[in-house]
Parts: sequence; structure tokens; C-alpha cells
Amino acid sequence: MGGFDQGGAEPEYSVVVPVYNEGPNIGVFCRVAREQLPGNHEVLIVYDFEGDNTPAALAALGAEQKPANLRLVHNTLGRGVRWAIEAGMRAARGPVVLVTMADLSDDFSNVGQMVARAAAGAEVVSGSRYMQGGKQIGGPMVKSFLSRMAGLSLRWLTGLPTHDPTNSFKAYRRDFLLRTPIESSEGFCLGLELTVKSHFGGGRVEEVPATWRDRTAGKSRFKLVKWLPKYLRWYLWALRRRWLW
Ligand SMILES: Nc1nc2c(ncn2[C@@H]2O[C@H](COP(=O)(O)OP(=O)(O)O)[C@@H](O)[C@H]2O)c(=O)[nH]1
Ligand SMILES: [Mg+2]
Repeated sequence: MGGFDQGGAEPEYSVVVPVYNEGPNIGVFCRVAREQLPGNHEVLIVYDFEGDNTPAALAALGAEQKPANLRLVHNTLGRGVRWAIEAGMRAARGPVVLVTMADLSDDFSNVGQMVARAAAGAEVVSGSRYMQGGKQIGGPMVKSFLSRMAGLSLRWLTGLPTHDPTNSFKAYRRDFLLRTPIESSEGFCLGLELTVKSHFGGGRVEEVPATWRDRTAGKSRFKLVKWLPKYLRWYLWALRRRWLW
């Protein structure tokens, strides 16, 4: 990837990784990030509370086992992944912010393309499991089904230019994030919120094929029943924006 001077203060992109007791996973995450993330970037690991086991596990790693530009960010905005992601976005220094997960649910093969498209003007670039070339492996059937249906139907009903607006694996332009308040109260639905806000605000939304895998270690903290209404809010918001005014 071209772009910024490797020695400059500003990285080409920032990688935001929310963590909740990912001590057992973070070493492998760091290795894969070192090996596979392209270009000049920084990695921001965002934890919520002092007792979280991720910072200690990171401290036990040698410098050569971690991404070169790693920053640990203590999220003080509020507990939970919704606030952790925003804390990471606010701490990011690159012009493009990539959100991904510590359990390595996202495949990094197309990160270069996602970042390049955001750098070229797309406000939101969705990693897309439901377009040709994308894949979803494992995870609860109901969750996958609802997420796929939400994405495909929104695309048909509102013209949203991605098959997969609910995937959290996305690249955002930081200038778009800075002028777009996040209203979602919890969970991961801020990804859907930002995607529909960009599109209906006149911004460019694009997608790149992505593969998502369920975690192999630890437990998912995704609360399907509790968070469903939060997704529905932005689903209906998009429908109204398309058809009522
Ligand atoms: N900071 C923070 N990160 C969280 C929280 N819950 C989950 N995460 C992180 O969000 C990412 C995805 O979480 P996960 O439970 O695997 O969700 P799933 O992949 O949708 O099943 C992982 O990196 C988690 O460590 C939380 O309450 N706070
Ligand atoms: Mg996961």
C-alpha cells in the first residue's frame, strides 16, 4: 500500500480491537496481526476495566511477539463493547479506522483493499460475508440467518450498497467518524448505524468480501435477544429514510 511515510507520526490506518478477557487469545491475535496486516498501521487494544486479563497477557509477550505500533487503550466512556469501539475510534490517529476482533473472527486477506477504498473516499467499507467471495463459518444459526436476512433485505428494500451492513469488520474514514455521533446504546449495532447514516447522508458505502469464523477459545458475549431491537431500530430507520422522505 502507498500513502503515508513509514516514519511519519500518522499511520496509514488504525486497527481498533475491543477486548473482554481475551488473555488466552491475544498472543495468537498479535502473531497473526504481525504476519498479516499490511502497510503502516497502529493496533489499539481497547479494554474496559482494570481486572481484565488481556493487558497482563500482553505485558507477558516480548516486543518481537507484538505488532510494532501497539497501544493499549483503557475505555472510560462506559462498560461494554459499544463504548470500547468508540473509545478506540477516538484514540485512533490514522485517517482510516479498521474495527476487528481479538478472537480472530475476521480474515485479514482483504484488509489492504478495505483500507485503500476508504482512503479513496468510501466512508464505510464493509467486510462482506454475504457477497460473492465472502463466507461465514460457525456461530449460532439464528444469528447468522437474521444477520443475512437483514443485510440482503435492506439492500433490496433501500438500495444500501452492501450485502452485509451488520458485520462489525469494517473500515471507516476517520473524518466521517468525527462528524457522526453514535446513538446506539450497546452491543455491536453501531456498525449498522454508521453504515445507514453514511449512505443516507450522501456518503459512499462499499464492500469487500470477508470471511467470519466463530471463536475457537472462550465464549461469545453476543446477546442476540437483548440486542435484536437495537438492530431493528436502525433497520426501520433506513426503511423510513428510503420510503417516507
Ligand atoms: N471492551 C470490550 N470488548 C468486548 C466486550 N464484549 C466482547 N468484546 C470483544 O468483542 C469482540 C467480539 O466478541 P464476541 O463475544 O466474540 O462476539 P461474537 O463474535 O459476535 O460472538 C472480542 O474481541 C471480544 O473480546 C465488552 O464488554 N467490552
Ligand atoms: Mg467472536
